[in-house]
Amino acid sequence: MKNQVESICQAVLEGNVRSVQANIHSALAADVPAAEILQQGLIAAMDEVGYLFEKGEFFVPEMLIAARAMKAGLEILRPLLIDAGVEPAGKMILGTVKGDLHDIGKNLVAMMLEGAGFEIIDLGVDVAPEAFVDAAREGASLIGMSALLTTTMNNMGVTIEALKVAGLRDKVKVLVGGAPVTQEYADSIGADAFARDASSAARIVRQLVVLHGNQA
Ligand code: B1M
Repeated sequence: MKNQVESICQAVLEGNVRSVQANIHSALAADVPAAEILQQGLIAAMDEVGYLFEKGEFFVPEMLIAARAMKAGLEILRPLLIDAGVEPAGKMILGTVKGDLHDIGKNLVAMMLEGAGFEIIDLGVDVAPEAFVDAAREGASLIGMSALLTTTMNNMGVTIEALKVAGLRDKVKVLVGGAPVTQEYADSIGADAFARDASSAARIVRQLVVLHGNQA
C-alpha cells in the first residue's frame, strides 16, 4: 500500500498524469481509502511542490504541470470522497478583481489550494465587488482576490468595503495577492492575509483555518 501511495506522490511531482491515474486505480483496487490517497498522495505531493518552489528548485511551469497531474487524480477521487463524507478543508471563493483580466497566478493559487484539500469556487476574472458579496452570501468562509494591475488592486479594498456594507465582513476571511500587492497594502485595506505566491497562499490559508476553525 505504502508503495502505491508513494508512487502517486512521485507521479504528481513528475507531472505524469497517466501514472497518477494508474496508481490511484491500483491503490483503490487494493482497498486503500480515497481519503488516504488524497492526504498522503496528492496533498503530500503538492506540499512538496510548494517546498521546492519556495526553495527555488521548482518554477511556475513545473508547478503548473504538477498541479495538472494532481487535478487529474482529484477527478477520480472526488466522487469517492463525497460518498465517504470527507469534508473539504474549507471553501474559498476566488477571483481576479474588477477590471483585471490576468488569471495565470490566480489559477495557480486555485490549484495549490485544491492540492491542499480546499474546495474552490472560481469566479474567474473581472469580478465585480457585488459578485464576491453574492458568492459570500452562499456560505463560503474564505475569499481570495488576485490583482496584477496597480490600477485594479484598489478594487480589493472596494470589495472589502462592500462585504462590510452587506454585513458579511465578520463571516469571511479575506486573502489577497498578485504581483503589485504587498503585506503593507493588504494591511491598509483591512485584508486578513497576504500571500506572495501560490505555495505560501496554501500555507497561509491552512493557518487561517487552524486559527479560526471551520469558520475561516
Ligand atoms: Co499584463 N501586465 N496587461 N497581460 N502582464 C503585467 C501585469 C505588467 C506588469 C507588464 C508590464 O508592463 N511589465 C503590466 C502591469 C503594470 C502595472 O499595473 N503597474 C501589465 C499591463 C500594463 C497589461 C495591460 C494594461 C496591457 C495593455 O493592454 N496595454 C493589459 C491589461 C488587461 C486587463 O487586465 N484589463 C494586460 C494584458 C495582459 C495579457 C492578457 C496579454 C496577459 C494575461 C493573460 C492571462 O493572465 N490569461 C498578460 C500577462 C501574461 C502579463 C505578464 C507578462 C505576466 C503575468 C503572469 O501571468 N505572471 C505581466 C508581467 C510580469 O509579471 N512579468 C503583466 C505569472 C504568474 C504566475 O504570476 O500573476 O504574479 P502572478 O501570480 C503569482 C503571485 O503574484 C501570486 O501567486 C502567483 C503564483 O505564484 N498571486 C497570488 C497571484 N494572485 C494571487 C492571489 C492570492 C495569493 C497569491 O490570494 C488570493
